[in-house]
Amino acid sequence: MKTVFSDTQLAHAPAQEISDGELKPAVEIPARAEIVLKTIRDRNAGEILAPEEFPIRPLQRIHSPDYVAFLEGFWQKWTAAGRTREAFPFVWPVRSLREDVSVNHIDGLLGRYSMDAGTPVGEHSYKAARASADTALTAARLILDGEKSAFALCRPPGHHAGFDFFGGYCFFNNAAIAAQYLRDNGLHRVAILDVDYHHGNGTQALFYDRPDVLFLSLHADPRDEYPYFLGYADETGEHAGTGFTRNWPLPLGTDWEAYAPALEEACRWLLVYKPEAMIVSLGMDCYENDPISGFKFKSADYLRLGQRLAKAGVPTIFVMEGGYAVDALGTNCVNVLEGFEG
Ligand code: Q9C
Ligand code: ZN
Repeated sequence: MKTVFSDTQLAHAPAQEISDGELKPAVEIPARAEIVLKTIRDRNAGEILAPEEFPIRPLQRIHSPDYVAFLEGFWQKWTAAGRTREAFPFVWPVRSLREDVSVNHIDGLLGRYSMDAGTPVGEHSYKAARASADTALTAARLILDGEKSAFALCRPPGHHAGFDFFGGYCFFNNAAIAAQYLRDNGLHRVAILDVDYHHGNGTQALFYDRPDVLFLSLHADPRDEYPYFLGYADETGEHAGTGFTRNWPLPLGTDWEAYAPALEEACRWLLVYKPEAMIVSLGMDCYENDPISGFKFKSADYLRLGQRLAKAGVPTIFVMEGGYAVDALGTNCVNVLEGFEG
């Protein structure tokens, strides 16, 4: 399977993040991509190619122009306000506050365009996130050109990012951008299967009223885990998209044995939908030693995951999302890819 990756994605290199009431070392770091690359090379898991540079258009099919412009101009505004370190938002237009006003101050803008305080924004976040989206788009191009599978080694990740907000370490929704690109280039039905430990709130919301992109997600029960406010079983789509979103919230402590039946159900929905292509939002944070997560996958379970996904028999783009046990991330990720290839 071909892998797509750009060194520009390494430029987003947060030092710290707000977590548990303190500043802690960031976990969504360049070393994540580097260990995956190294493992692909060590295990001869296929060619690694640089992404094409896409124009802004395919990205703006998913994200609002003002949000994209905000991220592009962010560092300039931040430093003009006298700030020198990476940024964290701290005020949001929640219930009873207005989100229709156009504020000037960078702190207001940060709140307007974010969902949490856990996502550091730095000098190079925009260009790295653009490169990450280009990586997903290039993988989509490979599928359109006839490849049966492709791996987009995306980081920063994407599935928490929405129409006009960042959060959960995500800036641009790489999987959604790739799905829309497939739709805009001749495919009629695309499925997104999200197996990251956290619910893909951004992806779900982007396609919630659409029948042309099926969204299936298995994740930790949001009553007990981030992102808390989306990802419940009663969310099944709306309007024309009714029935085209499905969630499997699973209890903390879930291991492969408990996960597999939900995965079978999700695969049944795939079978019924008959997508022309599938995008797997591939987080490796269900792993037992993940530092921020509560599932119990073993490394060998990622082989099983890849094998099961191959049985769906659909051209597949793997888009990397989370996974923070850096030492095991390469093994777990390449296990999925090799399991898929058989
Ligand atoms: N105390 C992805 O996996 N919360 N994002 C961390 C740690 C945010 C994860 C809290 C988790 C976001 C792409
Ligand atoms: Zn995650």
